[in-house]
Amino acid sequence: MHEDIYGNADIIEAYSKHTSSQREQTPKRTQHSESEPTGRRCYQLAIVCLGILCFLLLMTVIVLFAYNNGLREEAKKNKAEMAQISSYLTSNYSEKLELQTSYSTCTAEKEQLQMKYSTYTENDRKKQIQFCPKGWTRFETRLYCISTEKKTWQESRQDCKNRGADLIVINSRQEQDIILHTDAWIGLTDREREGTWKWVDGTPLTTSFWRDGEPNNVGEEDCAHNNAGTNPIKSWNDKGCSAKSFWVCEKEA
Ligand SMILES: [Ca+2]
Ligand SMILES: [Ca+2]
Ligand SMILES: [Ca+2]
Repeated sequence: MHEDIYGNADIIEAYSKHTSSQREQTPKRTQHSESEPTGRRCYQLAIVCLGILCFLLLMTVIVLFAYNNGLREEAKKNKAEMAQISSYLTSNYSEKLELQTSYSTCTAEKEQLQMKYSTYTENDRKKQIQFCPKGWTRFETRLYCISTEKKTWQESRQDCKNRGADLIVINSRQEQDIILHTDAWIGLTDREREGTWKWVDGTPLTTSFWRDGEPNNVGEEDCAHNNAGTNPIKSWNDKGCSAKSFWVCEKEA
């Protein structure tokens, strides 16, 4: 009996403790419900912060994308400029090579011309014809001289005859070169028959060195005359025989 009483007393005490603990817990529940708005605010704040971070991240991505595009454009532009410069340099290099080649060719041509000029000058000096009063210039088996005065073709021929010679008969290119730098009568005429040219020794004309358009017999031109010029194979002209000029005599050595 006593044990039952004590047992019940324990149960009552336990219930009493449980009740009191419930009473103590009740205010805690009240406290928890008060902290709920604060937690929501924290959550909202976190959402806002996250949104701001996302926005900043997005902006960073956009800026980086734009910057990258700018870099690409600049790289493309630089590449185009490099291509232009490369093309310009290549073109200049080709031009330089062409100029160098041209310069080399010109230099070689100049040397050749200088050599020819030296040879020509030497030959010309050797062939320089002497004046008739002084003496004769020899070429192979023939002798030549040029007058120091001017006369008609007929008078000139007579002067040569007085010297035991006749007006020059040009039988070759070498003989033509002898009178290259002279303005003088030569022993060629078509007085006997117009258009039929004959040398004073009676031989017909075979090798001729007429200028372009000559002989043209303008106003009756029947005597051949050599005009000094740069073209040795085109230097003859038919003139009126009464014109006065220097002349060249030729005779056997
Ligand atoms: Ca001759
Ligand atoms: Ca004539
Ligand atoms: Ca003429």
